[in-house]
Formats: sequence, C-alpha cells, structure tokens
Amino acid sequence: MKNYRRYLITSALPYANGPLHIGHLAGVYVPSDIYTRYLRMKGLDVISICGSDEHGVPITLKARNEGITPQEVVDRYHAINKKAFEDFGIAFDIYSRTSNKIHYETASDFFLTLYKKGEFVEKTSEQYYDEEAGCFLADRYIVGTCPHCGNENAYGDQCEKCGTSLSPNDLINPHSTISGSKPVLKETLHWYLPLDRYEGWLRKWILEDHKEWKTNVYGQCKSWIDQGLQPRAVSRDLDWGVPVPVEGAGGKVLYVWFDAPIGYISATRELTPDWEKYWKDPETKIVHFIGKDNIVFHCIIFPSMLRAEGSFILPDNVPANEFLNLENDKISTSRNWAVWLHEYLEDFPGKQDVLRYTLCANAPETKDNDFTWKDFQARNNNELVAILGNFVNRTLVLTGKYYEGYVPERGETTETDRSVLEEISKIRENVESSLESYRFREALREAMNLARLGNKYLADSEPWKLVKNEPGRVRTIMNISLQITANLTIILEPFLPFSMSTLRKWINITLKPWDDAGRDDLLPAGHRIGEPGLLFEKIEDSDIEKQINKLVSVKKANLAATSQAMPSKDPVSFDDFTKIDIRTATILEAEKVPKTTKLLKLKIDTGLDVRTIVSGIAEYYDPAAIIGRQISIVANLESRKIKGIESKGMILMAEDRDGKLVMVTPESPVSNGSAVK
Ligand code: B3M
Ligand code: ZN
Repeated sequence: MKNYRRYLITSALPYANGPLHIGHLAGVYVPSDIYTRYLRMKGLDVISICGSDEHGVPITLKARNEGITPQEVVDRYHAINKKAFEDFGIAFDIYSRTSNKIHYETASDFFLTLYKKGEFVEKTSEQYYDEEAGCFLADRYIVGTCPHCGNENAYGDQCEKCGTSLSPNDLINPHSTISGSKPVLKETLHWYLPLDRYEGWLRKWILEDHKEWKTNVYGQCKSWIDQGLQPRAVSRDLDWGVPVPVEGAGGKVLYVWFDAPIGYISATRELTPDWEKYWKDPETKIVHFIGKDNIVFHCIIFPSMLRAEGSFILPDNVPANEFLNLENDKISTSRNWAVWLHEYLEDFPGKQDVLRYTLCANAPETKDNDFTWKDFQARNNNELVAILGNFVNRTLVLTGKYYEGYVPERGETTETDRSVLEEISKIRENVESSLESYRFREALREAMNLARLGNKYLADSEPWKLVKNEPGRVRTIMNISLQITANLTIILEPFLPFSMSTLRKWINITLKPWDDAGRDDLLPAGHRIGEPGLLFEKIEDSDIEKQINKLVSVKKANLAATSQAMPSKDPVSFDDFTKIDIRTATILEAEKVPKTTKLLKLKIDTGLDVRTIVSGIAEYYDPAAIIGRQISIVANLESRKIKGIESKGMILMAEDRDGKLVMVTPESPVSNGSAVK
C-alpha cells in the first residue's frame, strides 16, 4: 500500500434546505468521522472538509413556499446543520458554505478556466418558459396532473404521490407555479461538459485502475460508462447560484452539481493558505465520503471536470454507502419519516455515542439497511451496557475498592494473562485493516472484541473470589484489566468519542496516539484513577415505545393528509342502479394466469352457477390464501375474454389511495347468490 504524505477527506455537502437525520449520519458522516479520527490519531496530516450545499432549485422552491428569500433558507439550515454535526462530534476541520464569497470566486474561476480552454460545448435547446413571469422554469416549477394516478400536484420531474418520474411533457394541464400560466417552449443556450470525450479515460481510471473500489460504487460506474456518456449541461436558467461568468449569460447560473464539488476546493482554500498541496500534490490521498445517489457526480463528472482543468489530482477512493431505511420504510423528509438529529438529542440527551454506535454497527455499507428502535435498544442494552460498560465498570469499581484507586503492580503473569495482552495488538491491527478498506461495521465489531476480551477475562479469572487468599494474583488481574481499559480509550475513540473521553477522565489519562494501542503499560503501577460513573445506561421499553408511537402518529398524519377521496360520479337513477346484479359468492379455486403479473383465474360458486372470473388482483392476493373466501361480484356483467380465458362477471374490490385492491367481503357468512342492494 502506498504511503501518502497527507490526507484530504471530504464528506458530501448536505443541502441547506432541511435538517439532518439518521440517514445522513449513517450514510456519510459517521464513517467519514471515524476514518478521520483514526488518521488523526495516527499522527498523519489530515484535513476533513464539509459544508452546506446552498444552491439548487429545491432551495428556491422552499423559499417561495415560505415567502422568504433563498438566502434566508440557507442561513437557517446552515446554522442548524452545523450545530447538529458539532453535537454529534462530527469533527470537520471546516464546515463552510457554498454561498461564501470565496466559493463564488473559486467556482467562477474554475468555469472560466475550462471555458477558455475550450472544454465546453455550447448548445441551444428548448426549455419551458413562463411568459407572464418572464423566466425559464425548472421542471420542479411546473405542476400538473399526473397521467398515471391523477394527482393534480405532480411536478414536472416526478409525481410524489405515485413515485413515477415524469418530464414536463407528460403532465396533463401543466402550469407554472410562479404565475399559474401555461409554460411555452423557448430556446436557450447552455454550456455542456462533453463527458463522452472522457469515456475512454474514465474506463481506464476507474474500471482498470480502481478495481479495489467498493462493489456498489464500481458497479454503478461501470454501468454508467457501459451505457455511453453524454454531454452534461453545467449551466441553468435560474436566478439563484453562481452566475455563469461569461458575457451575455445574464440570468444563467452554474448547475448546482457543477459548483457543489468545487465547494470542497473553496472550503480547503478557506481553511488554509496551503490548500494547493491537498489538491494538487500526488502525495495527497483524497477520499470522498458520499451516499449512493451521489456516485455519478463524484466518480464521473467531478473527476472529468478536474481532468479538464488539468492541475488537480483525483480521488483515491469514493466509499459510498447505500441508503438507510427507518422501520421498514424509506426515509422521507416530505413525509416526515425520519429520526431528526435535533429531536433525537432532545429525547436522548447525552446519548450521541449510542446513535453513532448503532448507525455504524448497522451501516448500509453494501446494501440498503433498516434502522429500527428495537435494534437500537438491543445494541445499547446488550452491547454497550452489558459488554463495554459492564467491563469498565467492574474494573474501575474493583480498583477503587481494593486499591483506593491506585493502579496495582503486575506480578508474575500466566499464559492466559500474556495471551490476553498479546491479543490487544492483534485487535488493533484488525481494526486498522478494516478501516483502511472502509469496512466500518467490521472495524467496530473488531474494536468491540477488545471489550469482549476484557469482559471474559474478568469473568473467567473471578478476582472477587481470590482477593482474600491470593492478593498478588488479584493485583495482576486488575492491572491487566486496567491496561485493557486504557487501550479501549484508544481503539474505540474513533467510534465512541464522547464515552471514551469520559472514560479517559475517569482513568486520568490523555488521548494516546493510535499506535500506542497494544501497549501493556499505559497505566503504570501507582497511577491514580478517579471516581467512575456509568458509561452507558439501559434504555427502557417505555423509551422505545415512545419513539415508535411517534412514528405511528407520523404515519397517521400522512394518511390523513393524502386521503382525499376521488370526486363522486354523476348521479344515476334508481332504475339504472337496479340493473346491476350484485351477488355474494365464494372462491372455490384460484391460480395465477401464466405469463401475467396481475391476473388470477378464479373459480366461483355464485349460488346460480359455478363460473370463471379473471381478476387483476394477483399483486395483492396469494391464490392459496383466498380459497373459501366470500366476496361480492357483479353477476350480470357481459362476459369477456381475458388472455384467452372467458371471464363471466367481476369481483368487487375497493381501491385504496395507493392503488391497492381489497376485497369487499360480507361482514358475516351468507348464502352464495344473496343479492347485494
Ligand atoms: N448536496 C448531497 C445530497 O444529495 C449533495 C451533495 C453535494 S456534494 C458535492 O444531499
Ligand atoms: Zn402519479
């Protein structure tokens, strides 16, 4: 492995248009913080860079919705998010922002350099324009009716109700959210980064030279490159962002994904006049921590920009995580389905490390993962309290009790003692190699093995039974337990910085360098330790229930907010109504219609006859589970051929808001063929 002179660690710049939640921490910031703390403890030259991403359309939309300026939006969330990071011990060297002057200069210069070198392609295209407001409209500024689900407030890029991605052309009755008028197409000029020119180079750089990248990252890059890269517009018609620094480009700004990664460079410039050595000297190792939705920008587009510029080095690795779900559902800001960091701290004050621990132990490293409150409780109670806390507590309490808080002399050691002491260095090496390959879950598990080792050592050697008759032996056991404790404050420091700092106070030592882990003399005999407290406390069922109830209320509120029933149809006469013959019936047989995903073929006893009905319910009902079920049918519907099967009648189903179909079943059993009226 190459030895680098210095490290530049970046963490994705969160958008300053909302607060941070556990998904952010688990995906990006906990791993980047662990990694950075580890490198710092190794005594390496490392800087950790982050800041707010303060441009982009969603910020302008939020401002419009709240009747404030985009600057006010980003000021608010920049402050909130900066504080949340500090509260959770995410120790960046700088937390900057892309609305800073230095960023405008850096991004603007970067664009100009590429522009002057002829690295862009200029192209005119047609974009939606609001003639009343006199401005172009980003897709998000166009709303209309979703052609798939009828939602009248679907955006020009996506319907948030049914999740379909759309283009403004798909919308029925599209209108501008600014003036309400119907948008028209108008020509506009933009600058494109011709990614196609970099395809061959990217293929070699990533697919051949970086085979060690995480498989999720490598795989995404490969699929982008294999599909063929297209020129990407790097400017937008918008009035919020870094102005395109070219004459005649009034009303155009840099695309947020062009300026945001340059934000890493601006932040480094803001941090140190020596910034260039971090960005331009090949002796620097650059690592970008991001979430999976940012892979293409960090692995394909930004590197192409850097390469086009010519004087920058490229990242050595881009360890992206997958997504974290919450209680089996996608985290969503608009649906308020999240654990917000500031709310967590209100409910669990002082328990930052418990969350850091759970999120790392369960990080979505190779696939999406689920955060559940039950797992959070179990991790705390069964691991932090029962293993780590228990070991530390016993060690410190016994030292107080037997030796008035002075570290006892270590006498002759047994083979077990020696193998326990030797194990510490091995654990350190294992943690190191996991961290170096960005396997943080594994690193944490390994680090906790030191606490497990200590716990087992104490439990097996039972000093409390020997203290009367073998005081010399007990001094040795306690000395070794204390050395393990001191080593814990090194090895667990990157993961649990709050608790380890507390523990260091109790044992009266300062933070030691990483490479000291493994030493058996961190606490010399005669060293005085302080009064211990409880490192971790049990989390009660009632605390967890409270959190779960909170989520249940969110689900209910969401349901109520979206439960607009479909408008009623035109009136019909009673006579017309009685023409429809609705009857009760029982399902006798059910099977999937081959080569279809939605259809079931049902054999039905209608009381009048036994007949076949084909019904589009296969996505909601398992054939085996509905045999014997009583249902209601339209008995006199003209028969139809569906996939070559004669279907006589129709089963009545209630269609839920999300399109889910539910059978309309008599409340208690009735004879088949009973009329429903
Ligand atoms: N603001 C992160 C996101 O997708 C985006 C990252 C920019 S990193 C240069 O939330
Ligand atoms: Zn829809």
